[in-house]
Amino acid sequence: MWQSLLNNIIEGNFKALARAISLVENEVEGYEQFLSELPNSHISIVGITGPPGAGKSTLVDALIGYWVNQGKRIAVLCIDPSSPFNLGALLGDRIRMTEWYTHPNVFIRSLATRGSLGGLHPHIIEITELVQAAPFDCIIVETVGVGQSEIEIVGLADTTVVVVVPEAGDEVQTMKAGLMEIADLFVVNKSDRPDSDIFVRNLRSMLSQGSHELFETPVLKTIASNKQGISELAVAIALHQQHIISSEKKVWLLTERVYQLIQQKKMKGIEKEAIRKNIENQIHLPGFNLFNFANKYNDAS
Ligand SMILES: Nc1nc2c(ncn2[C@@H]2O[C@H](COP(=O)(O)OP(=O)(O)OP(=O)(O)O)[C@@H](O)[C@H]2O)c(=O)[nH]1
Ligand SMILES: [Mg+2]
Repeated sequence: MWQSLLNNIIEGNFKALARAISLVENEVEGYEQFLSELPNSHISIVGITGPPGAGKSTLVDALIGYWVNQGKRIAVLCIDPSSPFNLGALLGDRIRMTEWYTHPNVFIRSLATRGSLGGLHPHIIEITELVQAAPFDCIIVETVGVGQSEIEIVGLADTTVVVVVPEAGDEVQTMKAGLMEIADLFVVNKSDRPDSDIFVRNLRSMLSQGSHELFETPVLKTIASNKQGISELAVAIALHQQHIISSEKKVWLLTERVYQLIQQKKMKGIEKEAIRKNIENQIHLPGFNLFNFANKYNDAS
């Protein structure tokens, strides 16, 4: 079964790809062996992240249109933190892009995080590798920038696009902590709003203060709902991807992914909530010792 599944994926069969993703999500027996047989692939992954409602999906929708017009094949993975269910389904109106569901060159899949708090998706690395086995030109991963997921996407995406909207000036300040470091590209979407130019200027000046890298983080303006600024964004993404081929980022990225895979395996079956309950039960025992307690988990793995 697995071998013919892989062959079909490589040939570009979307049904086979969708099925394989489900098998990996559900850790169906044999999936690890299957993953170990995936071919080496270097299709770029573009991460799109940013606060809820910034227009990420609208932007992805417009990008798909731009690339499809150039004859490209696109995969989109949307990570949905809000759904506690693993429906693997198209989750209501959070996902726009409806016009693309049936397009032969576009594959769209929504992945629920299954309550893995702050995380992207327990198998996102495996799933993106799997998608890379199919003949796409570009893979987009959309995540809502909440908590840790924006940090994790850095290890996942070759190019991380951070989407923000022009709001009150001080939002640039609060955003600074998390999003500044991870962005390869900033998009100020909803530039139809007043004061967007001031916002862009503030953002640029803030970035230039902290910048000591060769690749200065570009700030682009878009109005995704009118498909404005899309070709500029596609060009900026392509430029960044040329840049990283000649940099060490690829090696760094793979190191991050391997590190996460090792961590995931080592932490398998260890749940913080279970630890909390065990501590609650044992904390008043006279013999309670933090190190002995922790060692039980180390020994078990
Ligand atoms: N005025 C304006 N509205 C926009 C623009 N881009 C998107 N929107 C609207 O903003 C709302 C949210 O857009 P989405 O694309 O769903 O935003 P998102 O970031 O994907 O949202 P989540 O996935 O829920 O975090 C929608 O009503 C869009 O029509 C824009 O450039 N200008
Ligand atoms: Mg969205």
